[in-house]
Amino acid sequence: MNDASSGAQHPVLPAQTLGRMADSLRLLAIDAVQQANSGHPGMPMGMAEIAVALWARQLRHDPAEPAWPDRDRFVLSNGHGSMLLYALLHLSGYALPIEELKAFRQLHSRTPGHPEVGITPGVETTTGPLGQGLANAVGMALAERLLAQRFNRDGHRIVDHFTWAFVGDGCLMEGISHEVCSLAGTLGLSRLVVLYDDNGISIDGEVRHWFADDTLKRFAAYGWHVIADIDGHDCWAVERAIAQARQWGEHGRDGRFAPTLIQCRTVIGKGSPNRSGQAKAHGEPLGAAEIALVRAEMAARGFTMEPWQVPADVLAAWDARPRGAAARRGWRDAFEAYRAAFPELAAEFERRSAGELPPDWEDAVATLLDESRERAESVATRKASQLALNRFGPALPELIGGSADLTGSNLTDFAGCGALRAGPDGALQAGRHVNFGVREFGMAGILNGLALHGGFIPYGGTFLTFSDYSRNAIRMAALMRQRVVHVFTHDSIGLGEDGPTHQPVEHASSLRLIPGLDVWRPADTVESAIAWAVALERRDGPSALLFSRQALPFVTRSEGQVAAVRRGAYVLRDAAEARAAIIATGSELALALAARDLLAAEGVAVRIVSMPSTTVFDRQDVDYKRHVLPERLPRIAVEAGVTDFWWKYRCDAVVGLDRFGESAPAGALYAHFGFTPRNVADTVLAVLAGGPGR
Ligand SMILES: Cc1ncc(C[n+]2csc(CCOP(=O)(O)OP(=O)(O)O)c2C)c(N)n1
Ligand SMILES: [Mg+2]
Repeated sequence: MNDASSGAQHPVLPAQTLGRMADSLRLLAIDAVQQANSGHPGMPMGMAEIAVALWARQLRHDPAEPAWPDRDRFVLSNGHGSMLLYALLHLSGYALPIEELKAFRQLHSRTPGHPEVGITPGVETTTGPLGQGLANAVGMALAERLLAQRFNRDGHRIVDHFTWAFVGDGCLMEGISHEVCSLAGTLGLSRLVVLYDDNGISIDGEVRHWFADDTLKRFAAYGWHVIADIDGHDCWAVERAIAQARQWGEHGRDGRFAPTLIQCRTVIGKGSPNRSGQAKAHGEPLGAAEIALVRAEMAARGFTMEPWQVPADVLAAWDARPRGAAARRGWRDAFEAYRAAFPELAAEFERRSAGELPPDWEDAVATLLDESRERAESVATRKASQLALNRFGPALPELIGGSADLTGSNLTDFAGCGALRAGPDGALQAGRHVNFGVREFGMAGILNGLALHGGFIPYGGTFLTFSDYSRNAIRMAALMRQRVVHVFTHDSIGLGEDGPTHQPVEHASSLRLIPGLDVWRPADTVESAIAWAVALERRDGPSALLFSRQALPFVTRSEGQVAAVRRGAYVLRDAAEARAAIIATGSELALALAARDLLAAEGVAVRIVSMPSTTVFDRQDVDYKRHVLPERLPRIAVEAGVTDFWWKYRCDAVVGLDRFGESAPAGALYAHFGFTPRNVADTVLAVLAGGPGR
């Protein structure tokens, strides 16, 4: 049989060995925290046996090849327990030598304070902001099911892995856990297994005073399978629970496919005579005296280990390389058989896993641009975004996205995309549009998980004003350099009657402050098409695309100007004797052009700079920047949002909005707040007359 799941057998280890393995984790963690004089010993001590049960015996992974496509994914959502993960990686045989553990939390080490993907081999996602790792895990589990459905064939299960997440009380208190676990239950993501470190403690003390929910009933209500009341310090008990979850994940439980929560009752700081069971164990070094007591207790059990000196028998028991290599070889062989039977599918799987765009990608972009210029439509840029999706969706099978219950407003669906739905037997009914429900933050965290898993370019949609709900997950995508696209429509007071609750004012500027996030606010169909294309081509970070609710006029451009859109800003209209430059973005570009006409009639020539992406423009070379914005020209920026951001371009005046909007039709609001050609023209004239800077 060609099934990749026929991996190597797990070794059967005696209880005493398991205990020694757990104690080695404890000591590496507390010694590293002590050496750093910073970190969190309580969670690694409390989850040590759970970690042994999963990592030494169940997790399908290969330390020598941390990125092979069909590995199990492991997410440490309670990322403050980073030393647990580093100890696991070191002991399992990943390229994380003991020196790195000694350098825990130090500059340029591979053992940063919280786990960071891309820095440490074997770390699948960056965690620390509680709850988001769980959201990433949901995204990974969704990716696995979708890829399995797309690529697996009878007798060829080349996508067949589990996603395991450790979570603590903090993750489950966070609202995002509700958002994503509710969706995971609804979609029946049965290969997601969450191990809950139920220790009754968080930083402020005993959680019963602020977290008294019945977590098991809560998850049962989401439709999850729940395994209750496991002794988290009993390796065998945890392993039996894991094996049960795996069984249900693969075959269903009484025909029902669902994710599984395993409640592991643990003691924080287990093994520390004076700290265990207390909040004090959570986040401060134990101190030399207490560590000596921990060692003494272990010695009484027959386990001794000097700092950083893992006994040879324990190292040997931990070594996951032989088992990992066998599993990966098994998969490789299965994949070669698959390639022989389905060469095109195999090539497509490899392309998607590598994150490469298809060979005809550039044609798709060129065709869309030709169409856009030919049609010269004056439509809302949210509609322009959908036109782009109509072209790129069919061209990119890896594109998957949706909206947080605003599909008809965000226009995130495309022709023929189909809706993703839970299927009858644990399979998903393949569709490429995800109804994320009213869950902006959860959606953004899931998008990150889809991107991290590989094989997908995910996008999401909501109103720009609700980007605040998603914000920390957007920031995490930027920190992790993941290709995720956020469609944010209704991007200014131009949305009109819904009023100031829905009218973003500070959002464009504040998103631009996130390092590594590209923000686009295109002005018409052509700029929208290019913004989408650049976001999809970008391999090292997320993009936010800001689109209007209201229709915007088509703008004519030369070939050269079309090409220059990719540079973030370009000279759209010019005059030899221009006396000022008006910089505009998105819906205010048309306003700037109208002001230019007024000024021209009054004998004042101006240059118009369209700046759909400040973030991309900021990366251009100095020559180009000086070419677009020469020193000699006074600058006036126009954007229907806060002015603060624009002063960095050394503007002489900014036409903006430093207050919240109002409820009224868009046209009335634009007039009311001075977004009129006359006001923009007058501002230019005032600057030329040496007037005030606003
Ligand atoms: C979003 C977010 N808020 C706050 C914190 C700070 N913080 C880190 S750990 C923690 C308590 C977590 O409690 P629990 O998950 O039960 O961890 P344990 O103490 O049991 O290890 C808090 C509040 C954080 N990392 N992320
Ligand atoms: Mg806790």
